[in-house]
Amino acid sequence: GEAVPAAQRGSWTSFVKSLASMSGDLSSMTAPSFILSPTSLTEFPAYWCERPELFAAIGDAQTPEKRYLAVVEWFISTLKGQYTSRNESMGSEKKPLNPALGELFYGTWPDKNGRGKTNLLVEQVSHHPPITAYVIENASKGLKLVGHNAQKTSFSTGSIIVKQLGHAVLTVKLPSGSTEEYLLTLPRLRIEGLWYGSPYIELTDHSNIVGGGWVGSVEYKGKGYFSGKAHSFKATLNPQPGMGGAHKEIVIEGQWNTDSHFVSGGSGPFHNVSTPKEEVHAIGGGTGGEMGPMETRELWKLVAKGIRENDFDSASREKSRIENEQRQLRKEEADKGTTWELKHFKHSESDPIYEHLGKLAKLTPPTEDMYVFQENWPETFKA
Ligand code: 0T9
Repeated sequence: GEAVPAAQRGSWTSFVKSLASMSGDLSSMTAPSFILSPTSLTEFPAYWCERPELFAAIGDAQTPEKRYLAVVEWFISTLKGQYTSRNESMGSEKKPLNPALGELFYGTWPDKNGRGKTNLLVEQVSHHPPITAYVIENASKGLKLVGHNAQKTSFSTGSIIVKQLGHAVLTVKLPSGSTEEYLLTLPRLRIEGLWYGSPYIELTDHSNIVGGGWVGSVEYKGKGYFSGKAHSFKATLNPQPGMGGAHKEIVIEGQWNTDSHFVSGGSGPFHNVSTPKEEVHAIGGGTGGEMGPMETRELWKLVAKGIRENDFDSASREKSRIENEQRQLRKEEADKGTTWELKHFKHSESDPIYEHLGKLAKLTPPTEDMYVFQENWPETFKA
């Protein structure tokens, strides 16, 4: 492996070999130090809103078709950040920190140019398996995105295959007072480049965007498939049966990490992510603030410092300390017969919106669980 530091070649080779025998959950595997990221997975939901003006545009759209296309444009425009930004900032995909149960991340994107203020709240709702729940709200535009994320991993022909579990629901409050819902499902990932020590993500399979009278599917392909280029997609968008009227199918093609264009049902360019993105402003970042020791940057402060400064002894010592404290807490709860109480979400075995909209796209499974946001935005967001 080219990108592997000489001193870690052996451990990298045995790590990659061990992936083949592992199944299900990769998060707790110990990986060689050069591949560690100082960022916890609880920060990842911020990728949904790094172009806050595209999110806000959904609330400004004047017709159902324009609104649906605004949802699709915003969704496609998040993919570059979600799946290529670690390669850009750190040279390759890296192993994120595995969040502790109850870990929190709060952030905002300020109001600017009439787009309104957007708030982000994330809570780690399960440690084993890791599940992250989040809400992103732009109240002035009537927009609220609630979702949760988990992964099921396997290994195939040298790549890690990541099936994403979970989904997101975007609720749009219209000026008339009525609400619309959009169901978003997530792509499958292939983590490639492992043998070379420079992992990167390619998207495969498809995901769905259903709601507002429309049913859409986004197909993902890498190099050598329908366009020959990496990070390709093709979105096929149709009016919901019985709601079509004069509408015809819309097809959009391009690369999700750069730009795309209409192929039918419209003309000209569609999305373009060449403009700079805007990182979230972390609330209380690194100081805990009102979140106390469970704030992600506070919790992982010394681990992250060790990783950034190549002091892996102290990084791993601090990581073990956190893990032991967490184990101790779980043990105390078990002894007392109590369980950890979530702060912002309640688990529910089914999701009526997923069931209803999923039927239109013939999704399997026909229902999924969900984490219901308790609408308890802390004071700090109200300023
Ligand atoms: C939701 C995203 C997700 C989380 C990450 C698979 C992965 C954990 C989950 C799916 C976000 O919306 C989008 C982006 C990246 C995904 C991560 C990439 C990754 O490698 C990790 C897994 C758990 C590993 O760390 C594998 C081992 C590592 C050595 C390969 C770099």
